Amino acid sequence: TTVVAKGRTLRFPEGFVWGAATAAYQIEGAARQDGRGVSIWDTFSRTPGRVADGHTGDVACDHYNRHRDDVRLMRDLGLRAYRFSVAWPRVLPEGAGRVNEAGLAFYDRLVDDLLEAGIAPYATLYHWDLPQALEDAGGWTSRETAYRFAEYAEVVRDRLGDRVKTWLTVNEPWVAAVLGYGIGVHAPGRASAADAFRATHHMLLAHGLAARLLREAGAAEIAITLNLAPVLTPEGLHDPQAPVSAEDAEAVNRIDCLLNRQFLDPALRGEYPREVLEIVERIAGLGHVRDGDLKLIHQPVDLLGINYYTPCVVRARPGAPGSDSYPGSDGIEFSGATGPTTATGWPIVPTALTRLLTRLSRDYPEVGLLVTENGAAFEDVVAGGRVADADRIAFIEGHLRAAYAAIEEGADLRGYLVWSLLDNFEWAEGYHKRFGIVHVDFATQRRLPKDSALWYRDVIARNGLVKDRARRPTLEVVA
Ligand code: PNW
Repeated sequence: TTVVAKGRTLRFPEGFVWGAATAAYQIEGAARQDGRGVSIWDTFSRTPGRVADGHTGDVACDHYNRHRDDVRLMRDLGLRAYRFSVAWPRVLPEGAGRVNEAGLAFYDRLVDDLLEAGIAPYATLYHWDLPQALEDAGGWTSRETAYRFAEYAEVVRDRLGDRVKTWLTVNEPWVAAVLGYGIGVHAPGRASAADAFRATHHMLLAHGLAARLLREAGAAEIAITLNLAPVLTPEGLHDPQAPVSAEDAEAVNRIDCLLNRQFLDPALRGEYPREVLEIVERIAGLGHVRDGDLKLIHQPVDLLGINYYTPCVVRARPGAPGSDSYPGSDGIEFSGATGPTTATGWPIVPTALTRLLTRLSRDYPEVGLLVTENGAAFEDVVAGGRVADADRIAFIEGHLRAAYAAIEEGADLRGYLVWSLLDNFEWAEGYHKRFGIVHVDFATQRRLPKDSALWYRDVIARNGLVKDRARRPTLEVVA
């Protein structure tokens, strides 16, 4: 709460979009209210053993019934944008066909409330809550699901498109395909590498179909949101100049292709990397990739949404089995970065965000960049009516410094959305991992802005960071 003179601020570009993000299943609750249908996450979380301590999103933050209060909270923090997702089974309870008016009406009210509070609504169409009826018909392994998604996108577009100007199609297809269909730790809990590759392709197709029809209706900004991470060797992690052997370079490139370019290249260039095609052909065949698909996937987009949490660290090791999360990664060893980690065990490496953003701007120069998620879970303690989460402040500040450095190096970064506004249902981890800048007491649904929320409010108000603090090495602060 210090007042800072202008000259002492690390100022972000004018119009930089400051905001926060959430997702429907993680916050809404009201799972059986107003005609909402069942999603794969309802089924998955209600299946014993799938989610920590049997937690479900049945109630979550009860945001469905408290959205007015939550929008007021956002306004008090000064958010310029709020990224939420639309629950497909609220809009189309069976996934297709019958439209549920009450579900649409909820998003209608939410958007109006946001606009009234001066907050730009950023709508994500798919954040993992596939209608169960569509899963029963094959889910994302079926090509038909992409066409059902397009029909759903059209319904939402027709209802909200006069007021929602920024649309995000699909959130993190890598996580949804690999964790959901490849290794089964997320819904729908299937475990087949071949299915994961089919799901990936169909989600990309879904993105292309939706982007096209959003464009037809004159949407101002269309984006895909990807979980992206620099792939680095242990030596290269903190030293970009470190020499890399030919074997390590091959390992890095292979994982970069599977994690990043498998999604970036089809969406932004209309092609799969050769390395990806070779692996997919070997594991799943290429029967699911039809003529014309890549042209459909490659729609003009305005923004690339980047969800960044931690880098991916690999090296070549002959004979290593690889990772189930990366089919085709045999001969590669995955190791975490060293140094401090968050409560999810993810190493904290802000410099990797600079490298990611500069690389994306260099390799995909036509698209603007938007950090659609970045944030951290820590062991928060409520004491004296306050959550003194200095570790989260240090995390966010370090990553904003890193983002600023990328902008200085020429990256076309348009904004930053912190994950997350509220503590919420953290998928397979249930409610144990708290990512919010606002604390939620799940017994009473009381919201309490953490110190990080108050700090973020000040960052937004001055459109930047305090310089002196910026000189402090972030990792020391965290440790
Ligand atoms: C992203 N992983 O999920 C999602 O978009 C959010 O819904 C989520 O709450 C947030 O990041 C924090 O986890 C991920 O295991 C979940 O690699 C899991 C992984 C990556 C991203």
